[in-house]
Amino acid sequence: MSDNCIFCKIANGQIPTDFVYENKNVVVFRDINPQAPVHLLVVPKVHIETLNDLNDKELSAELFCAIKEATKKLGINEYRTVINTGKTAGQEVFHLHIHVMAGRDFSWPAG
Ligand code: DGP
Repeated sequence: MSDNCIFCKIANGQIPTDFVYENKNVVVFRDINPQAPVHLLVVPKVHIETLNDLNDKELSAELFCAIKEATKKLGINEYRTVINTGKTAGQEVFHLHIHVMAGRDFSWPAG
């Protein structure tokens, strides 16, 4: 837990948040600034700054499983996943999270 980290506070219940999905190590909640009709954030409870700092293989697998659980729960089977890693990639919150977006068409290549 990192004192000034908003996602630590959400993931550990200090800021009341509706979770789409939760297990022992991962939470999934809706992005405050949605870029699609459905925009979820898949977040480990433990503070990990970026994907570069993720060294736990079990937790890595749990994050992927949480994507599946949350999308299944919402009845979604087409979606885009994004992990912004570092400032130049667009990362603003330095607590690892996977964006899961659905409900509209997405273009590729991404800008
Ligand atoms: P990124 O740029 O990849 O670090 O994405 C951070 C996302 O986090 C951004 O889409 C907005 C979202 N966000 C920031 N603060 C909060 C918050 O307090 N609550 C929720 N639900 N989402 C937040």
